[in-house]
Amino acid sequence: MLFKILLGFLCGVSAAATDNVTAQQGPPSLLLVSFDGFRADYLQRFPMPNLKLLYSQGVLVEQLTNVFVTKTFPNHYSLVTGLYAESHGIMASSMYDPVTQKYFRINNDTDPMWWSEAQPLWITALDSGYKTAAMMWPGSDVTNSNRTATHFLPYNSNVTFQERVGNVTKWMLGNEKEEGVKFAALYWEEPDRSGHRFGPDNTTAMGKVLKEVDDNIGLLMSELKRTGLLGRVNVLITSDHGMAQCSPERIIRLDDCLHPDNYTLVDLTPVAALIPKNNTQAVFDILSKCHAHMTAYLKKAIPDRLHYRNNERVQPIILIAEEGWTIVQRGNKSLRLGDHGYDNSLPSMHPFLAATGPSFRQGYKIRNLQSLDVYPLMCHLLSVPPRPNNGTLTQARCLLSAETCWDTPTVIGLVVGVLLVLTAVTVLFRFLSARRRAGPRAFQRLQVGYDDEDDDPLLE
Ligand SMILES: *[C@@H]1O[C@H](CO)[C@@H](O)[C@H](O)[C@H]1NC(C)=O
Ligand SMILES: *[C@@H]1O[C@H](CO)[C@@H](O)[C@H](O)[C@H]1NC(C)=O
Ligand SMILES: *[C@@H]1O[C@H](CO)[C@@H](O)[C@H](O)[C@H]1NC(C)=O
Ligand SMILES: *[C@@H]1O[C@H](CO)[C@@H](O)[C@H](O)[C@H]1NC(C)=O
Ligand SMILES: *[C@@H]1O[C@H](CO)[C@@H](O)[C@H](O)[C@H]1NC(C)=O
Ligand SMILES: *[C@@H]1O[C@H](CO)[C@@H](O)[C@H](O)[C@H]1NC(C)=O
Ligand SMILES: *[C@@H]1O[C@H](CO)[C@@H](O)[C@H](O)[C@H]1NC(C)=O
Ligand SMILES: *[C@@H]1O[C@H](CO)[C@@H](O)[C@H](O)[C@H]1NC(C)=O
Ligand SMILES: *[C@@H]1O[C@H](CO)[C@@H](O)[C@H](O)[C@H]1NC(C)=O
Ligand SMILES: CC(=O)N[C@H]1CO[C@H](CO)[C@@H](O)[C@@H]1O
Ligand SMILES: [Zn+2]
Repeated sequence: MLFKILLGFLCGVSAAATDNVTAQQGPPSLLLVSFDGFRADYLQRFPMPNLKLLYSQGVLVEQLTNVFVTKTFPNHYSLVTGLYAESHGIMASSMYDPVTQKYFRINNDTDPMWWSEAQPLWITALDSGYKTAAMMWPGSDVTNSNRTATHFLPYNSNVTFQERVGNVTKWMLGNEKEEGVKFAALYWEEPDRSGHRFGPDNTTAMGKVLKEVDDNIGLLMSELKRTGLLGRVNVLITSDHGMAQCSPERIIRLDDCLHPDNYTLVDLTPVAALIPKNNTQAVFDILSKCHAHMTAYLKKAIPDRLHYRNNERVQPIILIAEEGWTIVQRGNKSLRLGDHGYDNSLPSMHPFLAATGPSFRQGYKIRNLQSLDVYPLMCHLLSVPPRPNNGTLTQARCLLSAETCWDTPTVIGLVVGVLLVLTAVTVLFRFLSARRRAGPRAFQRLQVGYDDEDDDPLLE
């Protein structure tokens, strides 16, 4: 075991020595790609040859622990800010701001006030003198401190993946008049759309859409190759959240518990947000007993671990459905077979992260990372000073070829190794000095002691 650890450690060091990133002019450009709703275990369930080729030449994080609520807008903003939803202000896909008395909807999202509690990387990187691009990423077309990315296009589902990639590579390459962008973010809406429609458990339907997603990854890589960017730029492929299987058998009807006159509904499922009209405590008491598969929280009692309390845009009462359950007001209408937004500790809500490029190790895999850590990682790759954020570089560092990675197994291995050597030296020393002083009888006694060392649990 020790030998393996030392070998791994030495290999890490030698990989770092052959790295040639520093020889380039400034840091390599970075392309961040999100395939919406790519649940982590799709990677085990479906073939995805192009994606597997990509991370076999790079790194894979099998599960990314994302932020609550596990919805598209909050998590896309967290990826480019490194902040919890409560700190960047994009709390959900439907919001109400009591200060300005405005409503936010997924198709009415361009008022800059919603996004101004944080600054996305495509703005921050401008201050380092870089050009940037945001292709249909949530918030792409919204000004932040009166600025936008150098290039951006607002969301339009009619634009194919191929067209989006074509524009992004053009922006990355630049031309005689304008230098290429250093950071680009690219968004694609599948497999989220099909996950909602068919449910993640429908292997036939999900197999089909994930083949399309994988073909798109192949298309992206061949476009990078054709334009000479492949191998020169760092590419991150990730997602915002996973998907849970829902069912018409798992519906929670609010009207069965409380007349809708008693509250204003801001958001419905799987995390409902509501503003009681008259008596907050009475409404809460009723809703907290409403359904065994739904938990009600007064704003002040929302668990710390969700980091979903310290913002005006969190309503006085939120209701969180259990995985796979759907909250409706009445009837059975508009039921989706797949949904997300649930507790971010659920593996079904987690996406993945794959990366390749000159700064990354090759064929390296880790189990888990916080999605908040992607932001400091990207800032590090671009040498852009990060804004205050909730992520850290400690774990993400392990993915980089130029870093000596002090991950937990290595540290344990080294500690055990040092203890082992010290023990051996001590025993040998005592053995030698005892033999010199007392002869063969002490030798026998010490041998027993030496054998006992093998039972040391540290050596397992
Ligand atoms: C490192 O990069 C420089 C410039 O890009 C190149 O000239 C050199 O051959 C590279 N060295 C290695 C060992 O790849
Ligand atoms: C869109 O949001 C703005 C506030 O940000 C609001 O004034 C406007 O009425 C909304 N439009 C629609 C169609 O909801
Ligand atoms: C943005 O620009 C407008 C005028 O174009 C100005 O009134 C406003 O103060 C600016 N806002 C910020 C945040 O710089
Ligand atoms: C997308 O295409 C449809 C049908 O061709 C059209 O009605 C719609 O306006 C288009 N949407 C956008 C944003 O261009
Ligand atoms: C995007 O690419 C298309 C060709 O695929 C081109 O017609 C269009 O002008 C490009 N848009 C931008 C903003 O570069
Ligand atoms: C799965 O989706 C397909 C459409 O691709 C549909 O025909 C089929 O009925 C679905 N199967 C289940 C079990 O829902
Ligand atoms: C709320 O209280 C007002 C008076 O304080 C009353 O007229 C109204 O009917 C109440 N609404 C509900 C839903 O209880
Ligand atoms: C809703 O579905 C349940 C079964 O899950 C059924 O008993 C009920 O009659 C349905 N209600 C309506 C209004 O369709
Ligand atoms: C997250 O980061 C922001 C900005 O630094 C900070 O204000 C906030 O307190 C942090 N949240 C937590 C839970 O540490
Ligand atoms: C708890 C509560 O406020 N209940 C009220 C809900 O709305 C109905 C109809 O408006 C009232 O009759 C309840 O008193
Ligand atoms: Zn979705």
